[in-house]
Amino acid sequence: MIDLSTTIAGVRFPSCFMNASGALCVTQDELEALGKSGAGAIVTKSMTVEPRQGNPVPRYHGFPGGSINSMGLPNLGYRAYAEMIPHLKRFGKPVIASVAGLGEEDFPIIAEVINAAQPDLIEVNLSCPNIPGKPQIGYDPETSERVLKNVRPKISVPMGVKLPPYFDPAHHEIMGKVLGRCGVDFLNMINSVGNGLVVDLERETVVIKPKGGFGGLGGRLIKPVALANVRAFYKLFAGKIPIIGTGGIVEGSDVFEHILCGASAIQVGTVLVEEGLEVFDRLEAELTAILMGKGYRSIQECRGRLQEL
Ligand code: RRO
Repeated sequence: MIDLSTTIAGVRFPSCFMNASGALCVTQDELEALGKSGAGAIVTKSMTVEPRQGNPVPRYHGFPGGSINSMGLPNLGYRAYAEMIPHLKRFGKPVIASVAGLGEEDFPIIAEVINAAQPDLIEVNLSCPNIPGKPQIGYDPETSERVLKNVRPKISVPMGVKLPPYFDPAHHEIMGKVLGRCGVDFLNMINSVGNGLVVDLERETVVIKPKGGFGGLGGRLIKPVALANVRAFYKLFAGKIPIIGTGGIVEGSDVFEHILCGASAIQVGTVLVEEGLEVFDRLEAELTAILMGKGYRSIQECRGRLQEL
């Protein structure tokens, strides 16, 4: 038997696969469906203080290489998720609450009430690219540090950070130092590659409405960026801070690559939206076949073992 369970910050996950925040996880029905699915956890949509409709549609577009979105944080507001969490925990898998905010002062307010509802872990989203007029916090090390230091005392469950993609080792290092000072228990990377543009050649238009068509890229085309970030932070922390690898996973081989780079678990966004909840069973079967073929019995055995030349 191949063991696909994993542990992140002391919390056991029956399977290493889960939804990326944002994918099929806004409403109670969607979250319950994740509970009944093959997913190893239930991850909520990033939440704000007040409920939000999000940006105008069309705001998600799938294409052969992946997806572009500018959802604009549609969510039920943190009070609704705080009420739902005890119920969601009955599915027997960890619940991860994703905390966001429209301004930095929102994060500790949301975190305190969500923490009281006792999700198994809390993920602080520093990387939403789609709030018109607001830059991604994760690209500003000083603001990131202030947000994390204000939020940390409000959280007693394991606290993680959802990071944007970084594109230069200097930025990995600066952010690594910030994270090292803030008492972070796990990391999740990457959020979508922000502010891409996809063109509809036929109609000579952009494909989503908000922000003149600019939006976060996900799916197949972002895998090398995701792998590079997983690897960079795995090495920076010498494997001591568990990493959830997110970005570009379509097949079991993509999962295996994330694990080789250092991921302890993986999340799927675009492929989950495109394929539905059955994707978890497919990826599980595909990863199992790869591990068996290579003679590994668990993901622990190969995590971080990428060889350099
Ligand atoms: O809701 C969104 O537009 C969104 C968020 Br909060 C995020 O973190 N990442 C993303 O691609 N979209």
